[in-house]
Amino acid sequence: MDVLCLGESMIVLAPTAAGPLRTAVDLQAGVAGAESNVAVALAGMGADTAWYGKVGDDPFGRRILDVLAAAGVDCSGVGTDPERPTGVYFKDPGPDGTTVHYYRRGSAASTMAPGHLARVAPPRLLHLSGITPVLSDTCAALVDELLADRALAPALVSFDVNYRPALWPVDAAGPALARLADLADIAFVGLDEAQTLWGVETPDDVRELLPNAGVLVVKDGGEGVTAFEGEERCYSPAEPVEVVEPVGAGDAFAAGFLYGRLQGASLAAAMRLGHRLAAGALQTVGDLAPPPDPETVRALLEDQ
Ligand code: KDG
Repeated sequence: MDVLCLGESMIVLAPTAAGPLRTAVDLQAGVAGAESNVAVALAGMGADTAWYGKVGDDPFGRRILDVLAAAGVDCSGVGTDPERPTGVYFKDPGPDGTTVHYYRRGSAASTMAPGHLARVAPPRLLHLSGITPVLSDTCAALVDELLADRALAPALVSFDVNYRPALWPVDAAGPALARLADLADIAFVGLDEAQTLWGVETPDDVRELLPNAGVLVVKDGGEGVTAFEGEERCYSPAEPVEVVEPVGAGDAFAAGFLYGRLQGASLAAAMRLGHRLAAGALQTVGDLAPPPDPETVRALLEDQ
C-alpha cells in the first residue's frame, strides 16, 4: 500500500439554495472528512490508497464506505461501531463565509484507540491530521502511538495541522498541534492557522517554531506556499482562480504534494501539483474536483 489516511469521515449537509441554514428547506448531503478527502484525491491519481476510520452501523456509515470505495479507496480496515452513530456536520453559509456545526461528539470515530492498526502492514506513507487528537482521549492516544511512537514504522508520517476552532480553543490546540506537527516527516499548516495558533507572522517564523518537521509546508491561501526541507527553502505561487468554495482545497493541496513526493519529485514540483489540485477544489462546491489527467500530473512533476 502506498498511503494510509486515518481520520473521521462524516456526512455533510448544506443548503442547496443560497441563504442560511436557519431558513433552508432543502439540504444536499455528501461525504466529508479531511483525511478521506486526501485519500480520494490520491486514489484518483492512481496511488494505492486506504482509509482507516470508524463509522456507525447506519445508512450514513454505509454511504461513506460506498462513496470511498467507488473512488478507489480501500476501506477494508474500517471499523463499524453498532452502538454509536456516524458523525454529521452542517454548513451554514453566511455573508462572512461558511460556519460549520458539528454533530460528532461520541461518534463511532471517536472510539478509535491505540492498537487499532496493530495488524496493518506499514504503508509507504501514513497521513494524519490535527482533527483526530481532539475527537477523544483515545483518538489522541492513537495519534501519539502513530506519530510519536511510530507504531507503523518505517512508514513516513505526514500531518496536516487542520485547526478546527469549533472543536477546541487556541490555548489547548496551539501547544498540542505544534508538538505533533514538529514530530512529522511532512507537516502542512496554513499561515493563517499558524498565526491564530502560535502568534507567528511569517513562514520563516513557523519554521523556527517547528525545526524538526522533516518537510514543512506553510500555505498562504491564494498567495502561495513556502516549503522547507533541511537547508532548502522554496516558494511556489498559487494558481490564480475564481473561488467558488474553499473547503477541501487544503486537502487537495496535501494530496498533490504527497503524490509528488511519493514519485520522488522536488519540493517545487510537488507544490505545483498541489496547487493544481487545490485550484480544482476551489472551483467546485464539493470538497474535491476530479483529478488532473495522468499526462498533466507527469508534466507538472517534471523539473522545469
Ligand atoms: O478539510 C475539509 C474538512 O474540514 C471537512 O471535510 C470536514 O473533516 C472535516 C472536519 O473535521 O472539519
